[in-house]
Amino acid sequence: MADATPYLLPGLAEPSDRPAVRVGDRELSYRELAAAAQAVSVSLSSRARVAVWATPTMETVVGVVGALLAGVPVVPLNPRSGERELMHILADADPDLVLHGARDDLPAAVRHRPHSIIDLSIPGGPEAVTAIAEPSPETPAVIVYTSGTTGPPKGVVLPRRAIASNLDALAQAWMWTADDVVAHALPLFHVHGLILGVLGPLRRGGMVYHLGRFSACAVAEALRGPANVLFAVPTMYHRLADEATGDSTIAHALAGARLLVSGSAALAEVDHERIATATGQRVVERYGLTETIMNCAVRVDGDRRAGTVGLPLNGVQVKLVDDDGQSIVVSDDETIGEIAVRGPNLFLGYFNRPDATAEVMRDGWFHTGDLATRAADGYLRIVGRRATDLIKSGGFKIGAGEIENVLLEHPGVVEAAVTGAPDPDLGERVVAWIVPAEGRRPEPDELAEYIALQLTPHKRPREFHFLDRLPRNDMGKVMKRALHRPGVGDEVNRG
Ligand code: MCA
Ligand code: AMP
Repeated sequence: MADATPYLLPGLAEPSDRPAVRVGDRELSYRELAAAAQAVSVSLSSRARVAVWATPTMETVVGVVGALLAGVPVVPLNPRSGERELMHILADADPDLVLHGARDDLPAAVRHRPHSIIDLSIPGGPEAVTAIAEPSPETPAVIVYTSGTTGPPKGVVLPRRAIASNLDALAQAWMWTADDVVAHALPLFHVHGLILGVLGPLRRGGMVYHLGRFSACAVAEALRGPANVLFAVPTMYHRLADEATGDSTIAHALAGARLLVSGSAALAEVDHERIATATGQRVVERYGLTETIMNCAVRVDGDRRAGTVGLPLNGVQVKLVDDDGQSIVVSDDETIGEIAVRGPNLFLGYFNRPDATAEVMRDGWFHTGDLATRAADGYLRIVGRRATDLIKSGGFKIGAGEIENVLLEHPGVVEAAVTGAPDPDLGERVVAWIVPAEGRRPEPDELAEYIALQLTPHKRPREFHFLDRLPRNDMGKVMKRALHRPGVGDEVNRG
């Protein structure tokens, strides 16, 4: 199955008239995509890095593919980034150019930099494709920004080798071929939506059908139409389970899919079972990180046990380590260890952050911070993560420290702690614990809007609690677990 092609996207080297990408009502064949992307790539020669304003549109696909053809590392930007986050990413990545759609409403931080429209009209018609030179496999391909426990997001530098090898390993696990049409509504500025969801189908020579925006109806329509595979995060499956339970057209559409894949966070066992009951389909889970792309997956012909993420992918070495860094050898589905990973899927490092890279890379192994058990058949079960300061909400990774830093700059806030609380829809929801300034207790709305301006909207706390002081240990560190005890704080709920 894994082709020994020298190209990251072989379907663009000798493009055919097969459909490659559909976004909403717009569709491009491989020939049309190759021509449009090549026009972008020509304009990028000798650039060090390029950013793409990654709206869920055809322009984003063409911009990213154009940069990949040019061999120029591409930084997908979240178009809903708040001001502080965007300023940080632009300063850190320092792209020579920001590519965007003609109708995008760009913030000042982007307008003040060199920027250029992605033109989808194909110069000279779709025949204008010339031979494409493939850069070396170690060339950085994509730089994806992801949150950590503290500080601003870090740029994860992914080489072409990691993307190509990982997509081929997934293809083998899922018997993923050129005949598959992958539907999804994932954002195009993260690994899940961009690398698995767009570059995945393009590497196979199949088709990606991006729905623009997630809704159960849009998913069902795509699966009743050309799509046969769905990629989604657990929040989407939770919402699909709600809809499929009461609406037989949604249930039938899901039932007809070849493969339903979930990832980016744990799929609740109850949602796995609800989907199975309503549709007869058991969702396949896979597990990865921005830094490693995918590490494990349940095979298409494997045992689809709820709560498990399957076996390591071909070529990927996965071990569990105890607190002393020793490998755990037992496979009893009980002993918990941190997942460490080695293989061709690993990133090159954090951009401009050798210190942060050294913290997670030890003897060639990437330490994920995720905790898991291993069963006798090798299946991994993710049971938690080391850092309480990382929150996964709707499949987005959110660093508590980043939100705390913003809250602390508000004049009405003296102390702030941010935690994640279990949420049936989002997996976890962001909760803020605030010690207000005397006589200046801010309204939750005011604080939420303040954060949404600086960071992305999904980082806004959905719940605020006001306290006289934060519980701290002898070292002065906030005891976050104590915050969730009943009766702590004066609760104010939001959205
Ligand atoms: C959010 N909203 C709020 C608040 N928080 N409003 C008021 N107060 C708040 N505290 C707004 C949102 O901005 C949104 O506004 C509206 O409320 C609804 O938000 P929400 O409930 O979050 O739902 P949603 O907007 O429908 O989003 C759910 C989603 C989304 C579609 C599942 O979370 C999503 O796209 N997740 C995908 C994450 C992902 O791709 N992760 C991959 C990274 P408005 O309606 O105006 O927008 S992980 C990865 O790449 C690794 C490698 C992996 O394993 O995959
Ligand atoms: P990110 O840094 O945004 O790429 O998120 C990576 C994190 O998502 C991992 O470290 C895990 O904590 C989580 N994750 C991804 N897939 C799964 C899964 N199938 N089950 C549980 N957690 C997952």
